[in-house]
Amino acid sequence: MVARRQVGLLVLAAALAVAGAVALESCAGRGGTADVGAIARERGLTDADIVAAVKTYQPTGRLDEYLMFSSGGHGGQVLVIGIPSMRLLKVIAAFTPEPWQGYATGADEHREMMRRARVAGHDITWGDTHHPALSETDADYDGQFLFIGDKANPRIAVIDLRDFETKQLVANPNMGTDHGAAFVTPNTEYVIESSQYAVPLWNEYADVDRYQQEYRGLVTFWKFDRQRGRVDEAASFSIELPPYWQDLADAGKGPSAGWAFINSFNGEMATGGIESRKPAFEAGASQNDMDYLHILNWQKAAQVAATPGRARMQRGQRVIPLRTAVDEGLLFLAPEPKSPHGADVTPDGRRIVVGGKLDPHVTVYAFEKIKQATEQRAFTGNDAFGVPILDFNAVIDGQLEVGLGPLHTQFDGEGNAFTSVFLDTKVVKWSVEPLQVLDEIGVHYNVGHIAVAEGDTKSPDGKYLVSLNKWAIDRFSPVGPLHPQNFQLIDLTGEKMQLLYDMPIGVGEPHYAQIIKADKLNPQLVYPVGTSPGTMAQARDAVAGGQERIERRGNEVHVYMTAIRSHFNPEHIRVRQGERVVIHITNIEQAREATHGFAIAKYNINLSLEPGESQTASFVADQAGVFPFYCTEFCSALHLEMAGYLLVEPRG
Ligand code: RUQ
Ligand code: CUA
Repeated sequence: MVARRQVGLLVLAAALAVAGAVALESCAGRGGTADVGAIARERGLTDADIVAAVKTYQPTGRLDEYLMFSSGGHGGQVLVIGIPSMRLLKVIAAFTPEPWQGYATGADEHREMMRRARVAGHDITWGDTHHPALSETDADYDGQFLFIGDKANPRIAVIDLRDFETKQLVANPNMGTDHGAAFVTPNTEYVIESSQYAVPLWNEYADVDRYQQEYRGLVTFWKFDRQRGRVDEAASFSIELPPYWQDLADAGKGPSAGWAFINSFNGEMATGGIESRKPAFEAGASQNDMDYLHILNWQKAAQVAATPGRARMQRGQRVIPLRTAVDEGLLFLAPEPKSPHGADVTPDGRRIVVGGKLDPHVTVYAFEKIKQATEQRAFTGNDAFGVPILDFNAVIDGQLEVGLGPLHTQFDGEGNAFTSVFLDTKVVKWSVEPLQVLDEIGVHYNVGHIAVAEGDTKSPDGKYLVSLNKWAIDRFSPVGPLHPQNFQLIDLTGEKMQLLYDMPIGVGEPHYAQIIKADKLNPQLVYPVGTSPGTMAQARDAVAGGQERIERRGNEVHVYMTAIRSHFNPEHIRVRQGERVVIHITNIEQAREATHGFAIAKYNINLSLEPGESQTASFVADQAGVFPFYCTEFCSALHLEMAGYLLVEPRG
């Protein structure tokens, strides 16, 4: 405590010296005081507050050291946040329409992407985003792609970090919901998606009475084609799993590369109650002392899936049946206490850490021991589906008591681990070897995931930790019964963890986040003129300056339009009611930030055209009348003049 106070005073002194000298003359006599000490006293700030402010404040123009990609929860997007400033830099639309970016608000390419991601015959206009995963090369973030899972509809989104835009939505035809998504293998060979609530796999319908016979879990390994920047659905495969509720996944690295780990709860295979006389899920799914960590050899599974006759096609997806997975030695179970949540592989790939929601310990598994046990076939028995079960005591390194409700674990580069503890609402720092608690810090309130800078790589930076808290009781001005969630930035550089900053999140319940060194990212700042973001190549209908025109083809009116400060060309679109209007529009600017919007009144269309971008929007002019179109982005002094008319002549 003494040490921390001294640090605070030192920094305060330094801040005073700098701020005092510069600001005194400019502010003195204009009502504001430049005396930092006086300001702090007046605002009731402690030394620690001042240290936190100095460590996080970014003067204008100063860039952040890290970027955090956070799930936007049921907002269905990804939030991009600078660290240490905790400034929100971008909201990447993934599963939910986002008008400012013109995402799924009129562009044909988004309509097509959404159409391909329809599930159960429904257009889905939202997603419950849980776990973002940055692409990796040799178990290190490479800054090229980002993936995120949608628990509700089970899908994953592929985001290209060349322009921070979603390029593909992939729906899983064989899951009810997912949760273990997205996680990548060490070279992004596969993107892992595992199911949560089991549903019938081989038949469309089965009553819950037939739960054990028909309901199944599933893990899908989506093959990622880095060249194309797309998931290759045909080259992907799944493995049938027992109907435990699989939860979180992580991929092995280093010595455990080629393996994946998924924990689960509801090993009881409870089927719910309330109206039946059976216990409700809450009780039924938490009776046993042990659930199962699933240990999968995905490298071998990929070979098995590729062998003719070993996998079954189910709803267009190759699925390795559970029986085959057992026979081929692809799947093993290790007991894990009790209703676990997180499963996290250490940076060196040698250990797997599991937190049991209803157990005060984290359990540390040694991959070496797991491998030995599987090779020597040292099993204590099989589960009801014939899956071999490893001896708990033979495969763990040990257990460490960290508090009530341990969930997720992250690592720094110095052999330390950090575990979020939900019920005790704190983050605990501990050393992996020897197993020992080192420090803890209270968070507000009820932490879910935590993220450490470069935390899922083979060489984490440590330095910063963000605690993604579920509740924010009393932290912010009340804004009605739905409160923001609270991200708390924690400094890891000292011996004691120190809280630096609170950031309210007002869009959804974020789950996981990953933090990457900002200089690993190198996004384009303008597109070459005529680029279609969907393909990152020249759009087929890109329009060059001077090529603007309107062409009639049967019942279709094709408008080849350009946008440049401060006009559209053409400015008049004349069509007859009932005709199909196809607008190909290119922003022919190359100046950074010279974005133009394109909105048509009352037709539910708004595009965002970044410099160089080309988009096509088509619709049937079903309503006669006069509809202004205009630029939605304040792009110049004559932005309001950047407008035109869609004239829809009534049917005669
Ligand atoms: S979750 S709060 Cu990863 Cu969906 Cu744990
Ligand atoms: Cu273009 Cu406003």
